[in-house]
Amino acid sequence: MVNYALPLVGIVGKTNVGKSTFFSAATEVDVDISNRPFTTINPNNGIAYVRDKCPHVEFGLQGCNPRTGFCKNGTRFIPIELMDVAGLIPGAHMGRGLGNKFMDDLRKADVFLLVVDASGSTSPEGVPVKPGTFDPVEEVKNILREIDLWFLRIVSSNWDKLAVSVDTSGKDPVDALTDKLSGIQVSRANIMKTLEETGLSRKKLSSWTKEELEMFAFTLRRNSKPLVIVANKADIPASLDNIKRLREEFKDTPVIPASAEAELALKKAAKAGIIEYMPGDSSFAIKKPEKLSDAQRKALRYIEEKVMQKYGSTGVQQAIETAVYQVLGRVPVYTVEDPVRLTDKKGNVLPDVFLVDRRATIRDVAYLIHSDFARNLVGAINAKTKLRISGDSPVQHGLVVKFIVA
Ligand SMILES: Nc1nc2c(ncn2[C@@H]2O[C@H](COP(=O)(O)OP(=O)(O)OP(=O)(O)O)[C@@H](O)[C@H]2O)c(=O)[nH]1
Ligand SMILES: [Mg+2]
Repeated sequence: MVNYALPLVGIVGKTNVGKSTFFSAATEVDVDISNRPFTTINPNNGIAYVRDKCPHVEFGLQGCNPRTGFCKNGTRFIPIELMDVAGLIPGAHMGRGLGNKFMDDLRKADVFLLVVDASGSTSPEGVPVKPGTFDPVEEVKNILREIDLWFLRIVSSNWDKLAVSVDTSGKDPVDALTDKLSGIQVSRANIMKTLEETGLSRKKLSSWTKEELEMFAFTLRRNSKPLVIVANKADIPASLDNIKRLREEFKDTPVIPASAEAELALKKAAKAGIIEYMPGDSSFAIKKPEKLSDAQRKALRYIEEKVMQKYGSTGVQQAIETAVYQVLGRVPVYTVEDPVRLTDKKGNVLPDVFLVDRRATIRDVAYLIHSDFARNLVGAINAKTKLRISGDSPVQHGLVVKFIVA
C-alpha cells in the first residue's frame, strides 16, 4: 500500500467572495454557497486535481489504470487536497466576524489560494454592493494582515516560557522553534532562513522585542505559506482593471483571474451531458443545442463572452496548478515495475504518480513507497530513455521510473 501526503491547498479570503464556489467547482463536492457573509462555518475538505500530459500517450499505449485520480483524453488528473474554511474580515484577529481561530484548520496547508472579489462588489464585511465600490488591492492587504496576525498568535503563544527555557538550558533555538512550530507545517530550513533574513539568528530569544517577534512571525508566514491570488468574479466587467492593479501591486505573487461560478456551471452542465468540457479548457462545446432552455443558453453565452473569450479559461484549474507546480515546485513522477510496458506487478499501466518536490532525488521518491525500499535502492531505470540512473539523480517533471532494489 502506497502511503504519501498529497499537497494540501488551503482556500482563504474575505467572507462572501466565492471561496466555497471555487471549492465546489474544483472538487465537485456540494457545499453551501450564498450571497451573504459567513455562509461557511465548518471547513470543507475535498479532492481536486492538477493536470499532466499522461505518459501513456508519449509511449503509444492505449490507456492507463490510475490507482488515484483519473485519465481523460490523454490528460492525467492527479489528486491534491483542497480545503475551504470560513471567511476573514478586517479585525478577525480581535474576534470580529468569526475571528481567525478557524485558520488553525489550515495550519497544515502547504500553500494558500487567496480568493479576492476582483469586482469590488462586496464590502470589507462581505455585504453585497455595486461592482467597483471596493478595492480588491485593499482587500488582499487586509487578508494578508489577518493571516500574519494568525501566525503571530501561534508564534507568540507561550513565548516567554519557551525563550527562558531555551536561553537557560543552552538548547539550540532552531530546534526549539522547529518543535514549537511543527504543527503549522514550518520546516527547520524555513526557520533558519527567517532568522537570517530578520537578523535574529544570534539574538537570545528572551531578548527579542515585541517588534522583533512580529517581524519574525510575519517573515516566517511569507516563507512558509506561499500563496496565489485568485482574482475571482472576473466575469464582472469591473474586474478587468482591478486585475491589472492587483498584478502591479503584488509583483511577487501570481494573480490568476477566475470565475468560480462559471467553472461550477460548466462542470454541472458537463455532468448533465449538456456540454463537452474538460477542466482548464479554453472552450466548451454544446452537445445538443436544441435541448437547451433559454436560461441555459443565456448562461452559457455569458460564460463564453465574459470569461472564456476574455481570459482564456475559468482560471480555477490554472490557479490550483500555479499553486502546486509553480509556487510549491512539485513535479509528477510515475513509478512502474516494468519499464517497457509501464505496468505494476499486476499489469496495471502507470498506476502510481507522486507529486514530489522538484529538488527531490530518485531515492526520496523510493522513500515515499517504503523506507526499506529506499535503503536497498541500487539505482533506477528511466523508462523514457531506458537508461540506468543512480539513486541520487534528480527527478524531472513527468519522469517514469523503475526502481532497482538489491
Ligand atoms: N459573478 C460571480 N459571482 C460569484 C463567483 N463566484 C462566486 N460568486 C457568488 O458569490 C457569492 C458568495 O459565494 P460563496 O462561494 O458562498 O462565497 P464564500 O467566500 O465561500 O463565502 P463565506 O463562506 O460566506 O465566507 C455567491 O452568490 C456566489 O454565487 C464568480 O466567479 N462570479
Ligand atoms: Mg464559503
